[in-house]
This record gives sequence, structure tokens and C-alpha cells, in this order.
Amino acid sequence: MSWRVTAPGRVNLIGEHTDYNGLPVFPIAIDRDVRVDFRVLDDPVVRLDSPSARFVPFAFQLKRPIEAAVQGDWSNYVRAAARGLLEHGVPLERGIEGTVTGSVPIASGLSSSSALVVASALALLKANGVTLPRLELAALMARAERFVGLQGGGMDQAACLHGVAGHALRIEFDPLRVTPVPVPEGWRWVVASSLVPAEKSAGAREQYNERARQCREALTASVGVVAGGRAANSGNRATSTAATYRDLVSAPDSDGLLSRVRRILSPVLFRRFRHVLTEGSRVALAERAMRDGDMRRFGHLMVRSHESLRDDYEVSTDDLDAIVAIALDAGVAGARLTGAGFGGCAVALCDDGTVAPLMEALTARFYQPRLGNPPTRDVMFVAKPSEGAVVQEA
Ligand code: NG1
Repeated sequence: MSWRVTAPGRVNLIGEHTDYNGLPVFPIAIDRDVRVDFRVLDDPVVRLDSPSARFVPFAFQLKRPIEAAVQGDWSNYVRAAARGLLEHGVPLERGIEGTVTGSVPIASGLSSSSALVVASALALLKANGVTLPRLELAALMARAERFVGLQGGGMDQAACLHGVAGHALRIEFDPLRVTPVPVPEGWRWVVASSLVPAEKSAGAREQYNERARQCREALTASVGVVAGGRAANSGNRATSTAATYRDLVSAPDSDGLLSRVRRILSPVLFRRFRHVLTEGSRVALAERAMRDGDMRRFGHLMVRSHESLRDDYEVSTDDLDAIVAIALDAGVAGARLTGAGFGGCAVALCDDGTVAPLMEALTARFYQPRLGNPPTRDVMFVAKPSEGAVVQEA
């Protein structure tokens, strides 16, 4: 018997670089996916290939310890899934043999890596007749994917497993929770690649991990100031406990907090800190705007998010900034980089009537000059909010 796992990529609408700081994110799972067509083996071995010459066939044993292949090798995402399951105590006595294909553009901030991790885990679970609750699996795979070296949060694996057609997803952490929010009719998400790969298994990895370190450092350094402010406000020293970003986002006087913290952090750490706090509050405002059907307001928050990622978090690029500027000129409700940045894609929110003018403007002003051709469907496309991963008989 043969099986197919289909696992979607995602586009994050707002809430960037918040997940690993314990703050919510707001993505959609998209109609681009990674597929694993496989049959079950009696032996504990994984053997996968791909029609793409870029991805060479590999095999490994499902026995601890599962060693990493060289950095950048695609088998590491499958190894990560297997390792996560084994460490969780899932007995993997049977293996899989098959082929991986997909339509999620790679190294684009659209989460092709997590789609492969999740697809591999679902295939191995199916082969061994084990089911895990999806929230548990999402949290497990978020930890497992760190095996590849990125100190990531849990957004991508959760979006991949919990996508709902026509809905955005509010994802919260510690503990993981997912709440679908319907996207109002008549609005579209256009994804546009900057044509620069954001290779999270290579150069962008260090930059990403550095941001995660800076956020931890900024929080640790500001704990005294934050706690002091809280104690002064409440008149009670006993409330001076260590802060989390989650506590701080819901603090009543965030402007006062930022000006106190500014005095003790280096300029760089302060900018990282301010991005995390302001982005955290934008996620709540954006969800409210979507529930109210006020998508112009949603778009405005996307633009604020992009500015913060560009100026405070410093993960945008000139090309991503150019795409956002062209999109805004074309009359979209909002646009921003999506995913980690350092290249990859931008996402624009358009009403139905603005999709064609946006695509024409991007073609003429961004793609034609760089490519000498119109963009392909992997470079610029409308992303539909879609279902999460499924396993079916092939
Ligand atoms: P992308 O850009 O898809 O690699 C990464 C992280 C997310 C999140 C975003 C930034 C992984 C697998 N993905 O996504 O968790 O932190 O960056 O918001 O770590």
C-alpha cells in the first residue's frame, strides 16, 4: 500500500520574530505544499529521493543516535523529524521509502523546511501506526527542527499542522494554542519573492540566531528596570518578579517602560527589544481588525510591522523594501516582508481589484529589470489560506 503526505507552507501575515520570544503570531497555511509519496518498509530505515537534481537521494537508519549530515543537506530535516519522534519515545520499528516533491518555493521564508519536517514525521507515524495529538506533534517538531541549527520558534510547524481553509491562525506559545480567524471575503494575499534566497541552513542562520540571543539579552538586562517600575507602580516590592516578553506586552504603560529601558540598553539591544514589544501588540490589534472586517486597518499594521523589521530588527533588505514600496504605490492595503527576512518574500494584502495592478507594477518595476522576463508562478503568486497537513492513501 502507498501513502501520500501533503504538508503546506505558510505565509506569516503579522507577528515576525515574536514566536521564539513567547509572543503570538498570525500566519495562514497556504496552497503550496511538500509531498512525500511513500511505502512502508519492514526495516527501520528511511530512504528518500526527489526528482530535483538539487536534492540527492539519501538513506539512514532509524536508530539512536541519528547523526546529522553535513550542514545544508536536505536530509537533515527528515533526520530532525525522526530524531524528535525517537526522543519522544515513539518506537520507529518500520521505515519508509519514497519520493519528495513540492511546490513551496525554497529558502523564501515560506516554511518549506518545516513542511518537510512535519511531512516526514507524519509519514513515520503512519508507517508505525502511531497517532499523536496535533498540538503535541507541532510542539515536538518545533523542538526537533532546532536540530538543524536554527533557534526557531514554533510558528511554522503549528501552521502546517493546523491550517484551516479561508482562515488565518492566531498561534500562541507556552502552551501552544491555535485559534482560526476567518479572513473576510474579497481580500487576497499576494506573495512576491525578492529573488534573494534566505538560506536558514547557511548564512541567514547566524543572523537569525544572533537576533534570538539579543532578545534574550535585552530582556535579562531590562528585568531590573521593568520590575522596579512595576514595584513603584504597585507600591509593593513583592510583585518584582522576572519578566517575560508576554508580561511586558500586556503592561499598562508601555511607552513609559520603553523610555526607562532605553536608558540601560545599548542602542542595538533597545531596537531589538522595541521591535518585539511593538510587534507583539500589533498582532493583537491586527486580529481585532480582521475580526471587525477592517482590512485597511490590518494593512496599516502590516506596514508598521515592516518598518519595525527594517529599522529596529534590521532583517529587511533593499529589495524587500522596494517590493513593499511598489506594492503601496499600486494601492494595496498593506505589505511587509514575511518570514525571517534576510531575503525571501514579501506579502501584500489587496482587495480583489488591486491584485492585477499590483502584479503589473511589480512585473514592470521589480522583476522585468532584474530577470529580463516576467516572473514565474514561484516568484509571484496569490496565496490562499488552506488546510493543514494530511495523510492519504495514494
Ligand atoms: P522562516 O523564515 O520560514 O524560516 C523563521 C522561523 C519561525 C519564525 C520566523 C520569523 C523556523 C523553522 N522558522 O521562519 O519560527 O521565527 O523565522 O518570524 O525556525
